[in-house]
Amino acid sequence: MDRLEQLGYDHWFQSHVDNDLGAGHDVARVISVHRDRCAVTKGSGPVGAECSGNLLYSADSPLDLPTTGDWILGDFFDDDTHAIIHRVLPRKSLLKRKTPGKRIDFQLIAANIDTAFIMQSADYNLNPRRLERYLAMVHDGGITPVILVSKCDLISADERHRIDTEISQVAGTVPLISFSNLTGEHIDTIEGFLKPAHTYCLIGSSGVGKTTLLNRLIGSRRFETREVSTRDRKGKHTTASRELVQLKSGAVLIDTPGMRELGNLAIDSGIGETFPEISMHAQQCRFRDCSHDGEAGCAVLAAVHAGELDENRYANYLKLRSESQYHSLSYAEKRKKDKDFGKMVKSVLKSGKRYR
Ligand SMILES: Nc1nc2c(ncn2[C@@H]2O[C@H](COP(=O)(O)OP(=O)(O)OP(=O)(O)O)[C@@H](O)[C@H]2O)c(=O)[nH]1
Ligand SMILES: [Mg+2]
Ligand SMILES: [Zn+2]
Repeated sequence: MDRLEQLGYDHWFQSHVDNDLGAGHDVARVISVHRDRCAVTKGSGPVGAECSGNLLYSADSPLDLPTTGDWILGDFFDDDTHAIIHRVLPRKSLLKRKTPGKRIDFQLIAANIDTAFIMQSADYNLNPRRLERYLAMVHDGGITPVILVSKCDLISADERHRIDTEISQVAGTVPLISFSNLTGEHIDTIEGFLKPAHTYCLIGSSGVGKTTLLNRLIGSRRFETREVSTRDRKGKHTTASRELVQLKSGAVLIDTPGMRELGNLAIDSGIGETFPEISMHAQQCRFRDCSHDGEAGCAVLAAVHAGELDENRYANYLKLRSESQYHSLSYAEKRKKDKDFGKMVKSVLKSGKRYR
């Protein structure tokens, strides 16, 4: 394997370079992004990089700009100490979340992730409803989820059994590992999931122990962690940005800052995968576009009434779905507005060029 392949580069990405007019540039992977400055790597150390003016101007939305984990085409200068990014290669998967109150209200978390470790801590942070949201977001991004429950050293065996049962109901077939960064219990089970040249990310609320786990896997305290303040029981967002690191085993890991709020999800396909038992019954509904909330011939409702489908799961399904529908609607409108605005800016820029 060459250095890029060790970082996860493969034929799929390669095919998009061959077909591309921009071939002739170097390929590299984005390690981190700080506003408009990035760090990228070709497999040997980080290189500071910026987007080309053309890339910035032609971007209609944050989707078109590099995020951590992206593969890019760029030009490297001065013995690879500095680079200009010309293109972001198509993504195999993308993790994004809605951020309320911004003009374009979503944020890219990371790209080209194979497996996402969704982490909750066994003490105060455990929340099956929130877990469902994370699962939907991960499924929607085309990523395989694994659920981690941290800080198991803080709870009794009984409590742990209760938690495992509760979370298993939400997890379904998704692997679930309860572990402790403190005692090291089941860290080896987590390591068992890590494959060379595969990309993993750690997501979950602030303070659950994502960076502590990363440091454990690296085998040193390379990244900063911090006590969770006991008064408000909320972490203080110790990790400020996303950063891609490669472990000795060859696995690529992206740590992310804790998300205080998953907030409003822009998800659709992910919901079905998060509630597979509902999707299964839905295939028997009389109408293909059945809304499962009172229509004639609805197999989902019939299953709820017959006691074959858990009522709470059904209620959560409806709740998550209506939330998603509402927000994707307003998102679509906002996106359209942003597009029109982008077009206007572009045409103004173009006309400026023409008359210069
Ligand atoms: N008891 C116990 N404490 C842990 C465990 N894992 C992490 N901690 C502690 O939890 C606190 C927060 O850990 P971090 O690793 O900084 O949490 P984080 O998820 O990276 O938080 P953000 O970077 O803010 O998103 C630290 O004080 C850790 O020592 C664990 O398994 N058991
Ligand atoms: Mg952290
Ligand atoms: Zn139905």
